[in-house]
Amino acid sequence: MALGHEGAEYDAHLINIGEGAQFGSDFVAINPNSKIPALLDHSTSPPTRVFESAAILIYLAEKFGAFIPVDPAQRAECLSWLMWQMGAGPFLGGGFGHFYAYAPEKLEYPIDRYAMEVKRQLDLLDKNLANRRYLSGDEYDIADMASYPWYGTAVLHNLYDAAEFLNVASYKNVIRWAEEIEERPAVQRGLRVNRVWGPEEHQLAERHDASDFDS
Ligand SMILES: N[C@@H](CCC(=O)N[C@@H](CS)C(=O)NCC(=O)O)C(=O)O
Repeated sequence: MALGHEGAEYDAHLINIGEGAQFGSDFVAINPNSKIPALLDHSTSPPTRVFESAAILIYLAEKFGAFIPVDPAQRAECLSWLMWQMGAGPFLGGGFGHFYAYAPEKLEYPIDRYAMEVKRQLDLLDKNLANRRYLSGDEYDIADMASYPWYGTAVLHNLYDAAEFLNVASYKNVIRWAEEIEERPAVQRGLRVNRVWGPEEHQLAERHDASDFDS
């Protein structure tokens, strides 16, 4: 939308996973795996369903020819980091986050195991970002879009209240990268979409038109 692609206008419906909305039959028809996010593209006939966030990012990037490099080597680097996130992210969320923040018992072994893995991942990102502006090179692309919400939140917003435990302040290049992404006006808008927690001015439960951000 920010690049001016009018065909990118979209409706964002809130699927409240705390209330089990991901198991409703309408949603399952779009994502049989019952997880958010999922996309239904009504501009095709019949509509195209896409699930898995990386598949959605690739679908949209290819549809609009944006945020994915054209050069084969650059594209391979972008897709490598995108797929890296698909494999790595669950260790941060489902692994570390679960045992550190949500499990009813504080179990030392899994907390240490997943904390070590998350720190290894942050170190990898930090080394990669030491000599490049974005994950796959000089340009912001779908690899950054996939990694910023998890790793950016970890280094900038005390994800799981674990900033000190993970010593996130030491990953200076990740912090610089996340801050730069977070300054983008489109990212600021996106952060509000389907958000139903935190300060009210940061929430937009449903988004059906660009003007919804102003109202
Ligand atoms: N690999 C999937 C992961 C999606 C996922 O785990 N979504 C979580 C929220 S972050 C979810 O819908 N959880 C609900 C549930 O497991 O019932 C993707 O990248 O799209």
